[in-house]
Formats: sequence, structure tokens, C-alpha cells
Amino acid sequence: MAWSGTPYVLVIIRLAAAAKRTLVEVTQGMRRVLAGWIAAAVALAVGQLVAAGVGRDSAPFYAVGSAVVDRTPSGVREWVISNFGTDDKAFLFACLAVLVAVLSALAGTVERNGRPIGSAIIAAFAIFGAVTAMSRPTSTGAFVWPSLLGGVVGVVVLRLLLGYRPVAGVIDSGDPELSRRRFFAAAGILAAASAGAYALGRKLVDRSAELAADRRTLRLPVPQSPAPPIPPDVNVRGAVPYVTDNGDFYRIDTALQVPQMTTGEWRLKIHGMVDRPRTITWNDLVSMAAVQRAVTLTCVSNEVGGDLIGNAVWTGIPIKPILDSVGVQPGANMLLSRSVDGWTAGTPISTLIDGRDAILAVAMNGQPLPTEHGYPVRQVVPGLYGYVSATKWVTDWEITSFDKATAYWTDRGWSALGPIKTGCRIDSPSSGARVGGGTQVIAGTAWAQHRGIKTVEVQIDGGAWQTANLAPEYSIDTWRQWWLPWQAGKGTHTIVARATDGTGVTQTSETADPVPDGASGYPKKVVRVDA
Ligand SMILES: Nc1nc2c(c(=O)[nH]1)N[C@H]1C(S)=C(S)[C@@H](COP(=O)(O)O)O[C@H]1N2
Ligand SMILES: [Mo]
Repeated sequence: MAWSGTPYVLVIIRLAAAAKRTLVEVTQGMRRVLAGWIAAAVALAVGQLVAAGVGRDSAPFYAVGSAVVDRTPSGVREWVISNFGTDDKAFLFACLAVLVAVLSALAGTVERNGRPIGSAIIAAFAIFGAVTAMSRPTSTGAFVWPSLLGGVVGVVVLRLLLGYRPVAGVIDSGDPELSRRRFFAAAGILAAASAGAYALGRKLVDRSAELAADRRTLRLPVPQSPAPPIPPDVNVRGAVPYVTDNGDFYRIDTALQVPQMTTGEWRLKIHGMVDRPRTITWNDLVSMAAVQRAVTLTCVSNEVGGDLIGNAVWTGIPIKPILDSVGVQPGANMLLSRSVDGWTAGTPISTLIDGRDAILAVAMNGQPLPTEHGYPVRQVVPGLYGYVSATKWVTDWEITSFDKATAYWTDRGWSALGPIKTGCRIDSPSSGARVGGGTQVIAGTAWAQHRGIKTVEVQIDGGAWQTANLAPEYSIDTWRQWWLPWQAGKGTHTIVARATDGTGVTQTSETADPVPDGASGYPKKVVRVDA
């Protein structure tokens, strides 16, 4: 039998040919994906650039993002906030970026000369962007253009990169490929150009320099009733600082782009069930008698043990005299406040006139409000969760009633009324910590805004409740710190705490999720003591 190597050689040649074909297909596939990405980048950049002339909220990425925010069910929102906290916006942008990347990769992959399905995907996204832009509260008819023009340019770029005529021919003329060099040269130039155009578009709509100048020159009111000095012993070792720095203060809102409004532009329009409708300017506002008060804000999304709570010294103008000046009509029981970006909160009028320090705040810890915290004017109402009271960038007050009107979060499954539940948090030791044996300090904070904190108790390993030491009470509207020395023995220990408010009611042990009216249950920490 004549042995011959020929079949093996043939197999190797065939394998090599197959490998080469696969490689060509893969690189062609990669080129299609890349073409889709570049088309999307160019479309978004054109959209952002056009938005600079049309209005900041018309930019496709932000318009779509805001539409997603407004339509996110409360369960999903809570999942995002409990997993990403105040990075919720970064998470949303990441999700959107992935969505755009996947859709545009698909668009590049399926686009054919006579079968422009990829173009259709880009067009659909552009139309979706235009529709969402039109639904923004600040929209004008021109808000359709950023997305639509971006879409048109995106389609043209996609087709040119794939070697097709920009407008689809009816007859498929095959795939006349761009040379490798020309493709990558074009892709590189377009990627760089779109990054530059996007950055320029963002810069053109950014007014932070103007706002910084406004902040430097504005006249803050001198409080006729300053906050009493804060004694150092309101702070307890092991608990978070009693006064939260502006930079550390939690931020929660639906604004993907922080509203930027100068004091000169700011107006508060008061209308609805009032005898004398009125519009207040910044100068009107700061000419009124101001007060300064420490108030602890809490977010209804704050989970047991969470950090969506902060305490600041606010300077502002009491709301009651303003309501008196417009003459609230009988039957009105809700102040529906609206921010410049269309967010709303419904606050019981009773909580604004019962003597508590409900204010239109203009300063936070002695500084004009940071932009993220409502510059130039926001509401602060002690005792109510932020979603029903703490409107930032507030520009409109409608006096109405709870049976006629609903607000942003009540339309999404949250309770119409949002008094803050009594709660507490263990700050030290931290969960899962390994601590040394001997005397430890268990410390934390407790709050029951506008009722005050009477006692905090701590339970270790299911034993008897021990009364903790309390820092002096500065105000019933702020949190109060507490601590308990603990002889820590070797082993794993469970620490639980509970607070009792100024009316003698202890916080409920019943655990509840934030939806619909705030989380409840005792905070708990498990620590290991290495003797
Ligand atoms: N305009 C506007 N104001 C808003 C919100 C918002 O989404 N938009 N969120 C509210 C909520 S839910 C809370 S908890 C507080 C948080 O205020 P902060 O970000 O200054 O801590 O602002 C409130 N004011
Ligand atoms: Mo909130």
C-alpha cells in the first residue's frame, strides 16, 4: 500500500482556508460593530451640539435618560438606590450607554445596502429621543431637532462607513467594501471628532461659571433669628458629625442635569386657591425677615441603617408669612410646589403654618445653596421626608388640596403624606468589623424630626435593653447622637438599637421597605471581637 501524505496536506490547506474565511468574517463583523458605534457616537455628539442652541434638556442622551427616570417603577428605583445609593445617576447613564452600544452594534451588523434595517434602528432611536425631548417640562417645538438631526447624520455615517451610498438604493448592489486603511482612518477621525463635538456641546450648555459669579455677588439675608450656637458636645465619638458638610450631604433628585438658574432669573409664582396671586423675586425674598435653623433632612428611600440623611444649618425665609400674604382660601390643604425642571411635592399646609420652622432656604451651613442642593432657593420643612417637602430649585407654588392634586412620587406609588418615622442608626462599630476586646463604644444617631428623641436603647445578643447615653438635645428638628460603653467579650455579637421619640413612642420593630412611606425596623450590626 502506497502511503501518501496528500490527504493530510489537503486537510491542512482546507483548515487554513476555513480559518482565513472565519478571520475575514470576524474582522468584517468587528468592522460592522465599530461602524455602528461610531454612527451612534456621531449622532449623540451632533444631538448634543444642536442642543446647545435649542435648550439643554433637548440633548438626546439626557432626554431619553429623563424619560426613563420618570417612568421607572418605584420598586426598580428602590433597588437602584439600595444598591447604588447616590450613584443612582451614574448607574442609569451606564445602563443607557450599554443599551446604545448594543443597539448600535446591532444596527451596524444588520445594515445592508438595499435593506437598511440598521438605519431604521437608528431612526427609531432618534424619533424616540425627539418624543422624549418634547415631553420635557422646558420643551419647545425646536426640542425635536437635536435627536432628529443626530439620527440623520448617524444613518449617513453608518452607511458611508459600511461602503454604501448614504441613501439606501432599492436594488442591493452588493457590499463594495471600503479599504481597510480608509475604514480605520475614517473611524478614527469620526471618533475623535464626535468626542470633541460632544465635549463642546456639553460645555456650551454649562452655566457653572455664571452661577459661580452669581454666588459671589449675591446678598444673603442676615437672619433676624440666628441659630443658637452649636455646642461641641452634640458630637459623640464614633458617630457621624452632627453637622454634615455641604460636600458630604446626600443628594437625591430626579435631575440628570442639575438645574442652573441665577438669582436674577429666579421667580416664585404663587397661584391657585389664593386671594392675591403673587410672584416673588430674589430681591423680594431676601428683603423679608430671615431665620437660621438646624434641620435634619431624611429621604424616604433611606433604608434602615442607611445614609440618606443629613443635618445642616439652613438660612431661609419662613413660609407662613408668605402664605399669609397671598391669602390661602378655605378648603385648600396642600402646597403643590414645583421645581424649574418640573418635579413636584405636595406638602400639607398645616405643617407650614403650625409654627415649625418651614422655610424657603437660601443658604446651607452659611454658604449659598450648592447647585445640587437647590440653588438659589429650596424648601426645608422639619418632620417631613424630602419627597413631600424639600423641593429644590423651587419656582412655582400652587395652593390646592389633596383630593385635587397629586405630586411626582405620589403618582408613582408613594404615600401622599410623608411624616418622618422615628429611627436610629448604629455608626460604630461598623458591620462585620473585627474589634479588639475590652471596653468598646457603641455609638450612633437617632432622629424623630419635630418630635425629638427621648431615649435610645441598645440590645446586645438578645439580652436586656440598655439605655444609651444621649448627647444634649440641640433641637427637636435634628438628629441626636448617642453612645453606650460595652465590655466586649471574645466572639461574634449582634447589636440592635431602637429610639423613642419625644412623645414617648418607640420606633416600630416591624420591618418595612421604603415604599410607600419609609423603611422601619431596628438597625442591627454583627461584629466579631478578637480578644
Ligand atoms: N426639584 C427637586 N427637588 C427635590 C427632589 C427632586 O427630585 N427634585 N427630591 C427630593 C427628595 S426625594 C429628597 S430626599 C430631598 C433631598 O435633598 P438633598 O439632595 O439636598 O439632600 O430633595 C427633595 N427635593
Ligand atoms: Mo427622598
